[in-house]
Amino acid sequence: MTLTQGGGPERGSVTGWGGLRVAVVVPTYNEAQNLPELIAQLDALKVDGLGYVVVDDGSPDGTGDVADTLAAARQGRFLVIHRKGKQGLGTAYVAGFKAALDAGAEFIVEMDADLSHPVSEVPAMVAKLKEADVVIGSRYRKGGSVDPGWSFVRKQTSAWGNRGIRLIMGLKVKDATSGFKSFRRGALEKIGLDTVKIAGYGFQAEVTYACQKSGLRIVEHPYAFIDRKAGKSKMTMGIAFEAFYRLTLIHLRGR
Ligand SMILES: Nc1nc2c(ncn2[C@@H]2O[C@H](COP(=O)(O)OP(=O)(O)OP(=O)(O)O)[C@@H](O)[C@H]2O)c(=O)[nH]1
Ligand SMILES: [Mg+2]
Repeated sequence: MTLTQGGGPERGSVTGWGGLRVAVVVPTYNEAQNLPELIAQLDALKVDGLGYVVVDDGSPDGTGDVADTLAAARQGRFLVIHRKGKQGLGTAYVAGFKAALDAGAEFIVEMDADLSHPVSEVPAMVAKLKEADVVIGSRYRKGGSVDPGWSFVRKQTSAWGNRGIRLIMGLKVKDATSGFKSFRRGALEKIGLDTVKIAGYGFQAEVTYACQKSGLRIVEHPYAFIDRKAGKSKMTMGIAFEAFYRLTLIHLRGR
């Protein structure tokens, strides 16, 4: 199914998915080299009632077409949302989460397209939703790790950025900026997706904060982060600055 947002004609429908239980939501911008491998690995898990929502922002490398081809081979369990132009991963996740909820998903998994989040952890992260509302994939819990190839500077930047955000926002989880999460549908309904403000990477901590503020049961699941092998990171100084400044404001205003 294909849905075009942002002025274009709407094609397809997000309702009527047969027995959708787990929706994996993936935002993409120039991930044509990674998306087919990610979907192949997820298919191989053979999870009952697994479906996909890919949100592509008109990637110049043709990721949108790649996603449409993958969807055509998985009719009724693969939705592609095409948006016009790069609008930030936060807004892409919000659009994807809403579509997954509309489609009736019971559990929602968020993960990057770049294979940094190991697919093998997905079944455990869904299973843990039996006792939790939200499961956060954690690089900083015992048993978790960052890519062993990271330089000293990159490790320190990530660790201190994470510590800084935890401190500013009073977050209890160890990995405040994780982009690998699973939710019960009720958790996403409770935090209120329309209240999410941050367009870029800061979205990750904003959602974690919203979950904590909403009194949801949060569990951290350790995992080993792997650096992307193909494509380029979309992280910029502007996105990092937006994260710190907006997260501080959100905390000061109490959301
Ligand atoms: N739809 C959409 N997806 C985006 C946008 N920016 C990033 N993404 C996707 O969001 C995911 C995370 O982006 P990355 O560039 O890997 O950022 P990151 O994981 O924070 O940074 P690295 O660790 O350097 O890879 C990937 O699947 C991207 O393709 C955007 O503006 N729109
Ligand atoms: Mg990445």
